[in-house]
Amino acid sequence: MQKYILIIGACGQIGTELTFALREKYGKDNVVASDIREGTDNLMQSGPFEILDATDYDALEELIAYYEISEVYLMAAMLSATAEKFPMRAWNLNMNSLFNVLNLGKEKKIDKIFWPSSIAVFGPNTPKENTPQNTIMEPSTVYGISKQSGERWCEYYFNKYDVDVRSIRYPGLISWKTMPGGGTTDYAVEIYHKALSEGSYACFLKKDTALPMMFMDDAIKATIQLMEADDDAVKIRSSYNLAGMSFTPKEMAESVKKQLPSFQISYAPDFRQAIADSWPSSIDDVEAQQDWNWKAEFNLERTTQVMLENLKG
Ligand code: AKB
Repeated sequence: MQKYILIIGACGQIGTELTFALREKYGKDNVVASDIREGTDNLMQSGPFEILDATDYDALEELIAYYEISEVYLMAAMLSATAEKFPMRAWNLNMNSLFNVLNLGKEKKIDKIFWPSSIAVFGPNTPKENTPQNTIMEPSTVYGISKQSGERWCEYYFNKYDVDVRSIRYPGLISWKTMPGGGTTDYAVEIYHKALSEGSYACFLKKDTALPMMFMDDAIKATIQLMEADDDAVKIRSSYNLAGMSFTPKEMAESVKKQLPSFQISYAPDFRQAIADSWPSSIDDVEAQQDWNWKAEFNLERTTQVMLENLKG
């Protein structure tokens, strides 16, 4: 049977690439993109698009009925750095949008949901290296608290109402098609843009702050793999740890320098340093490997090569 997919937050960093990938796989007219505002020309011309406020339940319900949607990818969220500035707005967006799709799942108006969690669910008391799936989770950021609560609710709706919801704790994501916005890991994308446009970059994190990261192609592959996994293979209904690579700003700068020898980096840590300090530096994703055969392909060298090649144009 033909399935129709809705992506909410399709114009963001993950949403854009997910929309292209799902349209390629399932056909452009079977994947409806939506966001609070229009996206790039490429995205807008690639298939059906609707303006949608993810916190508006009635509008969402109407759209789902109109397009006979069975699967929803909820990618709209306020990320860590912006959420610290607007705590209540972040909480409202991140939680109400999630409740909207979970409740549509409970009402059996949709069959399957993808919802992104984050390494931000961990906090300063979590073991930092190779952070396991199940460990101390005391997030100290607004964004982390919303993701941690979201994970609890996902698991609750699965257990209590049989809602097929699947989730990944994304690390920082590196991509060239769309800029990230409002995150603490955004430096790992900005650095490439500035290296090419100005030959230098002032990093807002300290040089030795290691964080878990992933190239976008790996993140998209993982997302689709998890959504296509058999029901009984998906044993974790809160959210899966997912690892790609782990590096510091200094190591990233060195990898840029290999391709652009005159590149210069300086460090001017701001409020985002405290957020980064509360997160793990590397992740253990053995459950994703075992349950649905996850394996990352991109390391830092390959990421730098692909990023610079594509951004050079
Ligand atoms: C952020 O930095 O807020 C995000 C994340 C790690 O979830 N990229």
